[in-house]
Amino acid sequence: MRRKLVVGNWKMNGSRTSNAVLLSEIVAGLAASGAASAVCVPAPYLAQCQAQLAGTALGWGAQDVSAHAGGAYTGEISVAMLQDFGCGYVVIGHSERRAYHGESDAQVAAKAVAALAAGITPIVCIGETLAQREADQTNAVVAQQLGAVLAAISADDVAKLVLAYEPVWAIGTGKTATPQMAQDVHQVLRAQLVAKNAVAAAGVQILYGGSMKPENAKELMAMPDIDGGLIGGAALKAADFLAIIHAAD
Ligand code: 3PY
Repeated sequence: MRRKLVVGNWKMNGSRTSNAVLLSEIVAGLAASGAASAVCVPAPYLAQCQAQLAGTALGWGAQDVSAHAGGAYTGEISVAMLQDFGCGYVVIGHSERRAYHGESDAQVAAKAVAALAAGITPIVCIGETLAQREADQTNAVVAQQLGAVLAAISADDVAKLVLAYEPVWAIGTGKTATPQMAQDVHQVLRAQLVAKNAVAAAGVQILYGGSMKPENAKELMAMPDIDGGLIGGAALKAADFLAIIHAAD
């Protein structure tokens, strides 16, 4: 039985003042949730999360990390730096990074390897564009994206992955995959994990992302291979984020 996981992806939002309120409201509303939860925040706010969330049930993490250990990489942030701020998670290969920063499957895989080596859980994002879905390429696209990561890691490390299926056409658009559409892809991803490590694959959390909100969270998470959500806009309002976490109970 996989425990559900709900992660807020704050993207480039927040301020010290608004974060303090949002985090304390989330923590206050978490009581007795059966699901695990975390927020992935802009890097400057990791220290604030560490100070405010240590000892609470809400985890925290970053939205990207460098594949390099350190050195002359202006603007980059290493896994050791994320460790310094107690990060449990890092989002890797979000479609906004693939699209706006040209991140390739190979770079995403290298970042996942770096995170795993540091003991930080990579939340590896995978998903097709609208054009790819309409051309019936969804399964091939997600297989290639996940395949690059699986080729770079050991069979033992499969157990340490979290995946997020985020159809690009459902991100920031208000459109959501139907539960069955999402389940179909999650099942394909799970089968690919099984081929690398059947025992570990059964325990890997595969989150759905892409306009998950309180209104659709319960039916999405009721599907057998949907183990939680990676939440965009709805993670910025405590009431909405908490409603999704409790929909996972
Ligand atoms: C969204 O729901 O918009 C996301 O991109 C979550 O990562």
